[in-house]
Amino acid sequence: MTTSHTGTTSVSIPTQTTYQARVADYWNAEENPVNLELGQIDDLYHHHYGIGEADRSVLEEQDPDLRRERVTGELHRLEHAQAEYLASHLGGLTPDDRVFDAGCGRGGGSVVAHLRYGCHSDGVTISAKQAGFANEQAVKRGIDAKVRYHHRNMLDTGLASGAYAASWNNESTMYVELDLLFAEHARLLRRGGRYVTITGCYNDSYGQASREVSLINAHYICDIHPRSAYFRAMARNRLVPVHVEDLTAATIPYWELRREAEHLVTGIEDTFLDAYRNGSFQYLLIAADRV
Ligand code: GPP
Ligand code: MG
Repeated sequence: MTTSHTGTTSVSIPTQTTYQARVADYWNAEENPVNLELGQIDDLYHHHYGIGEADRSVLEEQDPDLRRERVTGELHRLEHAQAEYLASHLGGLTPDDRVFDAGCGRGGGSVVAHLRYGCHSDGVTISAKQAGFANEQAVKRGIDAKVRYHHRNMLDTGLASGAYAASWNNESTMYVELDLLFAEHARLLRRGGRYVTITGCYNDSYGQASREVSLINAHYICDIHPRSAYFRAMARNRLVPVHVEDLTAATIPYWELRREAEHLVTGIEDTFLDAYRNGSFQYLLIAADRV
């Protein structure tokens, strides 16, 4: 809680809404093997899904321990490919550039961007536990001078205006109001800076949110936006799309493999597949220029 002095009256302003506190509770408690066992492979902890063709031969492995290890490794490879794909759209960054990772989770995306471009990164998460974990990882890698994580609200980061060459949300936009989010990205990005999101959105052509989309919302305590909302909110906030790509077909092999990974499933796998296959849900990449 902070206190604001507006003229003669003092009003208490909650630093986060009750909803945001519940979302933080979820991520402070989250220890899904599908996130931790994958991350432990190379200390790159992702909180997003995968893209690309899956090597399903890992399922044929007869030795149970080896099968488990190979399936885990293959899912991690696909998630890592997704993170690299997002990073490849951030523009030609240099080691002097600074990037902003909105909803950074346990930190994998910022590490990927730093390893690729040598850039500085500020990651922001509403979960104190995730920020602490991510900072420990950065120290362990010896990159903590350039890669930093903050326990802050991505809508109101307090980071410096115009200081960032690129920014992104990797599957974190569904936790916030898009106008508030894009206003903060537009404030942080310099003119000509690049914003990228990979997100799950519901398909306006389907109508409204399907049963499956609603189940995904309930599972993660989020609120998946329609595809149209992204473009409206970007247009209102100085973000002009330069590349839009439907990654739905590219993410299906990840879910088909994940549903077979009995040591890792969380129970949401078939719902994702149904949502993608019935046309109500799309996995989208949007890259935009900050004008
Ligand atoms: C994956 O995180 C992403 C989210 C929780 C946001 C919802 C995304 C949509 C596209 C709707 P995670 O890696 O922590 O999830 P899981 O534990 O299921 O792997
Ligand atoms: Mg995951």
